[in-house]
Amino acid sequence: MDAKVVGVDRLNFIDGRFTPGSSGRTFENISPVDGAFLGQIYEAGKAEVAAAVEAARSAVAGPWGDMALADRCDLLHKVADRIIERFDEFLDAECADTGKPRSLASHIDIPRGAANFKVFADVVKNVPTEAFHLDTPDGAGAHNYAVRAPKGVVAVICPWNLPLLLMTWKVGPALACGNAVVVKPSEETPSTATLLGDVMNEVGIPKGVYNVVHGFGPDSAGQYLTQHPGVDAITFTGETTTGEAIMREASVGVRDISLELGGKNPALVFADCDLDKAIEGTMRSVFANCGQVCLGTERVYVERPIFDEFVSRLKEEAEKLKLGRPGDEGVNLGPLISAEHQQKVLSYYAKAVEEGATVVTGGSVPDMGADLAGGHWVSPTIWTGLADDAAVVREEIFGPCCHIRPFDTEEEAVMLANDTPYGLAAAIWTENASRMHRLGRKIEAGIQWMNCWFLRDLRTPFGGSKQSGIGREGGVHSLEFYTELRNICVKL
Ligand code: NAD
Ligand code: 6OD
Repeated sequence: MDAKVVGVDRLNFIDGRFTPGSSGRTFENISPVDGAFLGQIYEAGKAEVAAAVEAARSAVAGPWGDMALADRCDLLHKVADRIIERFDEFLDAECADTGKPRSLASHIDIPRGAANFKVFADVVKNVPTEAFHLDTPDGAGAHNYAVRAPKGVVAVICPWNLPLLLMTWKVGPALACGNAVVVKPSEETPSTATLLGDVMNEVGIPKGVYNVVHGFGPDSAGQYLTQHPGVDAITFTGETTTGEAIMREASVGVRDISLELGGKNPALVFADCDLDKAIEGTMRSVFANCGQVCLGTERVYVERPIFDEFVSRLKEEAEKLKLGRPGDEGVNLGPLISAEHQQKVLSYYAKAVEEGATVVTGGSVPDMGADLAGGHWVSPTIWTGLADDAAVVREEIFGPCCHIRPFDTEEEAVMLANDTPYGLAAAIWTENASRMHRLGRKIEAGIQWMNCWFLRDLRTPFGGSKQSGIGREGGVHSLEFYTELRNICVKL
């Protein structure tokens, strides 16, 4: 294990200061790669959560709330620039916590983690509000115009799969809109959120604007935060069942929520596709980040004439994936995040066999050698032959695996894609442009990629339908969540 990331304790960051807090509780940060101890994490208790919310309130009521928009946005640009200047520290920390390949984190997690600050600072400066002139009986009329006010204190509760990227995707627009935040990173990935506290201080973000409390969900920092009456809005990314629990908490005091939840995303591969592109894209959508991407593909539907060729080519490519430490040459697949998640994914590997799957490749724990034996490794896995109601086809697994099934008509493909309680993402592979537009209107998913995957324009609406979430963020849609629109009516 890299000496730079071993023995680094992660403290809470409250009101511009790092603090162990007074809960007296710590837990261990464990490397997913080999089970090594990385450092202690200081768990926030009720007192720390209350202090963080209080600091955030004071910041909104004081220097942050009073700051000119242009100055606020300049500071957020500096945050992004400083993340890039400290790129290697963020990269080391993210790879240590998650075990993901450096090649992935250096192209996606860290650059996007920084970009989220710039993009939303620019959106806030450039999006207008509406104005109306109202005729009145006295002939003088009235002007109505809308202004945006920050919501206040926003709780940001994050998952472990893309820790910095998904956290700043919410913190960026929240701060750009003039809110202050209290972030609860996943207990599995405390490091980059903590490091960001240091960056906030370095560039001169006023104290209390950005706070981090560490801990778990129920009976810990997560629940204390969502229950705190000083929190005005809650934005959450994570599992659907956790989203339900958070929604219940948010109902107390009628606080606004944004929920980005789970998925069981389909890919539809038509016989008229460019097969090379479809294989390359499906390899990424199934296996990137060891399958731990909410937008990833776990159900692949392939038009029958190319089914056998598709399965055999995907198998060939999956078997070329190189598992190993984040920085090792050519590594493109890391471990799962935790022993608990490894057990969950392996339980689906076993269930697939019980349910009658043909295991095309994988399905087990790879032999990684003594050095990595303590890590949370699973083999990249492909199945065929399962019924449409099999648990493996219906439930989110969040691992490096997919089931592939043939279809015969476009109507059948649409029916299969939509046969899920989720509605987050879909990937469609076809060279028929009319089909792309037709399917775009029929597939029940918040984002549909045609001949691509994870190509993100941050000005566009992002979010899920059905059990994949509530609300949209991205571009102007983030402003809808992170601000209150007020109408001002001036009688002339
Ligand atoms: P999770 O729901 O277990 O945890 C997410 C966060 O919520 C963690 O910080 C956790 O400590 C906290 N939490 C748990 N219970 C809580 C409670 N009762 N109150 C307050 N906080 C609580 O999710 P995870 O395992 O970290 O992430 C994986 C899941 O996230 C998958 O289901 C994946 O699909 C989903 N996800 C969705 C998106 C999206 O954009 N839709 C993006 C990434 C991940
Ligand atoms: O790209 C994004 O903005 C985003 N929210 C991605 C979500 C990925 C889920 O794992």
